[in-house]
Order: sequence, then structure tokens, then C-alpha cells
Amino acid sequence: MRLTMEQVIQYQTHGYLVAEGVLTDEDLQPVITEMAKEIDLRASVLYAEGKITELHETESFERRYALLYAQCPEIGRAFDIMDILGEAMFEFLRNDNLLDAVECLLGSELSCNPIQHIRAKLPWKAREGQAEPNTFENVPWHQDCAVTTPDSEASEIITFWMPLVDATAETGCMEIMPEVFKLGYLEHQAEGGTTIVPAQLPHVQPVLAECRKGGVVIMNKYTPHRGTTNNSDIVRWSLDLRYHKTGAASGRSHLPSFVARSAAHPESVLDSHQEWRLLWQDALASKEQRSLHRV
Ligand SMILES: O=C(O)CCC(=O)C(=O)O
Repeated sequence: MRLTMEQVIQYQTHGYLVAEGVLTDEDLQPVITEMAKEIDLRASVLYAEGKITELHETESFERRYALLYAQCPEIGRAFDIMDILGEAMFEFLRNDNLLDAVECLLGSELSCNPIQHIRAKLPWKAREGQAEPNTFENVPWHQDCAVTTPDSEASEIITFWMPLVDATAETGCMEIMPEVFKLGYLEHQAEGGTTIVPAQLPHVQPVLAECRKGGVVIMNKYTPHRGTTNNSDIVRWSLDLRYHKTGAASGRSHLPSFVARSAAHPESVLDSHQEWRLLWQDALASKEQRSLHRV
């Protein structure tokens, strides 16, 4: 879905935008089905190994993972886009409704950035006894540029965060500091998960960016944001993807970016799931050890 001029201005002025209704259920369902299959596969293996005693096969996508995780957290090990490399996910990274929105902010030469994640924010109540959710689930205040290398400082890398269930104050959503992107990079520290140094945290009233399934929260790379706690009894599934202009530094040059859309060179668009898979497998196999975050 294309953004309206008002939405583009909102993004440019405040450094974020909650765009509802960008994606349809038909856009999202193949990804959900692929993830549900992966969960099912992992559950069968853990069951065969005696690590879980209940498969919860009839539970919904929103509930099942939490019930399996409570029995064996191993279910969530390496459960990210680059680990699964599924075909439905690859197709989704090139989804027309999504790219139409991306194009309104970045133009028609678009690359999919390799910083991309699946997040399963677990219901807090399901994890009684644990100290607190980890910092991948309840991400502390940060700017996304802090997880890119400094060579990409001049690159416009925009975050497109989209829930696969309604993201609300109860299930956990983004909390955002409006307009702060105008300050540029704020110093971060590694302690407590890559986070803005407390003394540098601006005194700005944050906004709670609730977003229904089908919507997208779009953020400037300098916009401070954090994830709030999931107090519901479902898993707050989400994807966070990033796009940049083709040719710009991605902030993770050792990992594969790919051309997702191009008006000038349509032949450069990567449309092969197999090739994308190989690009990632080669990059990960090279075992090149690089710091992914600035701190
Ligand atoms: O999904 C979340 O709760 C946090 C995501 C986030 O902070 C990000 O995508 O940069």
C-alpha cells in the first residue's frame, strides 16, 4: 500500500509512523504458516527426545509456542529469518504491498537490508520464576543505527516493524520517542543490552505505538524506541525488517543485502529463493567474526 502525503510528512517530521492496513491477511498468512510448520517440526523433535511431554497440536499460532517454550526453551534456539531461510519469508521480503510503502520513503531502487528478525515476545505470566524477559524480547531504549557499522552513517536505513498479531499495550508494542531522530546518534552502551547511555536519554514523552496486525511501524534509524512487556497470554509475534537505497552501505556489509525492487534495473532484482538461501548460507559459513553492534 502506498503511503499518503500526510503519512510521509508525519514520518519525516516525527521520525516514525504507524501505518495501519499496509498488509492483508493474504500477505501475512504464508509467513505465519511457514513459522507454524517450523514450530511443529521442532516440537516433534523435542518430543521424540523426551524434552517435552505435551505437543499442544491443537493450539493456535498465538498460543502454541509459549506452551512449548515453557516446557523447553530450546524450541526458540536459532529461530530467526537467517536460521530458517524459508521461501514464504523470502517472498514476503519482496511483498508488493510492503515495498509500495517502502518506496514512498526511499524511492524505487530498493535493497532489503540483512538486519531482519523474527521476534516471539513471550507472555510474561508464562515465565514465572524467571528474572525478566531477555533484551531481545524486551529491547531497551536504543536507536537502530547502534546495531549497524559506522561506515553506514550516511545511509538511510529505515526500519519496518510489523506485528503478526495485534501489538497493544497488553501484548507488547513499540514505545517511541518522537522527533529525537533530529539529534542524530546518541551514545550507546553494551551493558543491559545495546542501549542508549542513561545520561544521554532525552527527556521526551514517549508514545506507545500500538499497531494492529496488517499495520507497520516505520522508524528512522535515529529514533529511540524500546519494546514493552507482553502481559497477555499470547505470543506477540513480529517481524522487524529494514530497507535501504541500493548502493548505500547496509551497516552489515559481510551479510547479504539484495535488490528487492528496481525501476532502473529490473533485471537486478533477486527473485530466486534458492539464491537468497545460498547467499546467507555462504555468509554464515564464512564464520567471519565481526562485531554487529557499535558497542
Ligand atoms: O520487537 C520488539 O519488541 C523490538 C524491536 C526493535 O526494537 C527493533 O526492531 O529495533
